Amino acid sequence: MPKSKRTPEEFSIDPAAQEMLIRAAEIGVGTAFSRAEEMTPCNIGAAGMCCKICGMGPCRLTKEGQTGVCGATIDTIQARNLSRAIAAGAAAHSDHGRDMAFTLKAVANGEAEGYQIRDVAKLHAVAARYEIPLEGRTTEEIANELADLYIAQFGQQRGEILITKNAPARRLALWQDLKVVPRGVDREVVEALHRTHIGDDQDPEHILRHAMRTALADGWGGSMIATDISDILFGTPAPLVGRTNLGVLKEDMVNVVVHGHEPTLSEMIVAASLDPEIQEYARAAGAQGINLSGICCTANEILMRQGIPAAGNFLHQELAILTGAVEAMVVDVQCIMQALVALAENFHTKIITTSPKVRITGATHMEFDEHRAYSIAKEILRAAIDNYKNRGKTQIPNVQERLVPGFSHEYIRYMLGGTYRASFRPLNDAIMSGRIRGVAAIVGCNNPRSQQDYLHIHVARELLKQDVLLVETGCGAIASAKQGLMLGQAGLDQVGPGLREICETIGIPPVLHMGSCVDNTRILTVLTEMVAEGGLGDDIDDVPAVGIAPEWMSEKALSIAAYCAASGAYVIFGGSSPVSGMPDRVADSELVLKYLSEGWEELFGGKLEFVSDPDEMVRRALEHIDKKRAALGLPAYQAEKFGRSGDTQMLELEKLPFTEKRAALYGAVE
Ligand code: NFS
Repeated sequence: MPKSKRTPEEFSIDPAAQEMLIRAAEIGVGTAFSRAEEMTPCNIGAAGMCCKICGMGPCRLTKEGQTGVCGATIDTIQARNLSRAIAAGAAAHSDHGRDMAFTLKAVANGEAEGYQIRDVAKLHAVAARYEIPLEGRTTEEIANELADLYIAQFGQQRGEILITKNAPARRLALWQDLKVVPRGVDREVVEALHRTHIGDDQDPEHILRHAMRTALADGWGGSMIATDISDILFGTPAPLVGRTNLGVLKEDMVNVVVHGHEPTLSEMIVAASLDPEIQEYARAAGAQGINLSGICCTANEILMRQGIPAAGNFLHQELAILTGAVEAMVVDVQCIMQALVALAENFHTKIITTSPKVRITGATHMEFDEHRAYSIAKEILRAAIDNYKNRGKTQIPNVQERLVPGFSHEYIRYMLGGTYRASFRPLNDAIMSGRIRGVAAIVGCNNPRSQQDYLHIHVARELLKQDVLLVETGCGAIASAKQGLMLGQAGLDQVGPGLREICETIGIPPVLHMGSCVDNTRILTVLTEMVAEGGLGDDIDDVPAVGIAPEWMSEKALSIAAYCAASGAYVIFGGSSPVSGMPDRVADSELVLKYLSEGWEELFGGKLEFVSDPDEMVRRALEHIDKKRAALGLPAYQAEKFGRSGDTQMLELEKLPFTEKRAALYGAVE
């Protein structure tokens, strides 16, 4: 392996990652960090200027005015490539939602071993949204009807996906006007692939209009279904104390890391790990027990519901194996690097694939089936325990941080007003007064092309100083958690005065962990609730809010960007732009880039921009928030007006001698 030009500190800001990268170099094994360094991106493909959708190419449009063999222009090619990526991302999220719907159906029919409906209140709330009768019916009957309704959204051919009804009325009317309300989830994905086949849709704006419809089928379709059903089956998240980073792995226990996305598998592994028979089996193998942890969005799912520690985000998957302390990494779907298998060969770690959709050459396959879920989960754990005796030298970084995850939109509403006055009013009021300047969602992946977690954290810290409340999901949330930004008071000395007052009054961290990547739909729901509460306009594009994915890399992230923009949000992506064109021929290749920004803003009030400099991301985010504040007629943001609420004044007064304290409180006595 060639010697790396970048130091571990340049690869990641996380000390646990740095330690493991040193270990990787010592052992002489590669990781995504070193491979990214060796593999220079193709500058033609990265800019979206390569077309390989037919056998006459691939065509590389590197010269001014050049077209593909079929005559396709650079704009058509870029629009097609982006549309296909969005369709793949929407398909991934939505197929996850479909599996959740089938699991709900199986549970309702009593055919899913080990599962139950844990959150009947959420089942009722969701069913009521779609006018499913509740009176005099059993939980199973209601769940059955909801499962059928949700399953039908995927194959529906005509009409409108029912879930879009959850959007603000003005938004839905706009989508209807623009003819982008999805008819059925599968139909939009298929049509996106059809339109981008050789010789079909060749008007870039027309292609991208359909890309929006496809993305909406994700955000207000498949992903929202996934979130709703996960809550119904496993419980709606509420705050609890969790831990994160590689230090959560344990020397004296069987370490099982679950990695991927669908909580159906991981929740059952959590349950099986508590089974006395399995605990005993682990002790008989010489371990103190089983220590479960998660990677990627599966980590978020079981962290926010069960408090199971998160070993890390996307770029931590290989680093966990490098500790030598992982008996099994159990994966299902999405964000799983093929490199895990070759890396694991240097250790005793078993990579266990479980999804009928995902196999990796060289991995052990133990197929998961929700009808026998509990038994399979136990078999997987037994295989991990059997592997404990094969463990060699270990090195677990002594790095971990605590966090408070679990801010579902239901909990946010509750925390703002309590049981009897649950409401978004206090949040809206805080924004309207200027204590909170605006809201930013920082979401999405890690990308080894940048320094791991740096962009997430830099943008987060700068926005917090400016009194912007942060909501986070996915790998971005784990990045903030690793830095201690999600722990009650811990981050408050780093935030602006107004936001600090709000956090102290409610008792929340300044960065709210809202879940996994499919849970970005929770953010859509929060925005919708803020609109419904009043005072911040009648639609999502009126709210002073932005969405940022500083280290994006996946097609799912592009789908999220598109549905957020279609919902009215300003979305900023870091890293590179897949439609950037080449610097020396920008004039010839910027139509798509402009259309995603100005074109989408004109149509939807939301837009997508690619910005590589994190300070520029912050500047644009604040500019947008201030623009929206002004449009609503809200007072301009003034940091110095706040930060002197009763509590802080009292604390300062406590430090004064009695007479001065008296004078400060009641005026000087003559
Ligand atoms: Ni979402 Fe990015 Fe993957 Fe989750 Fe992480 S990489 S697009 S955040 S784990 S899906």
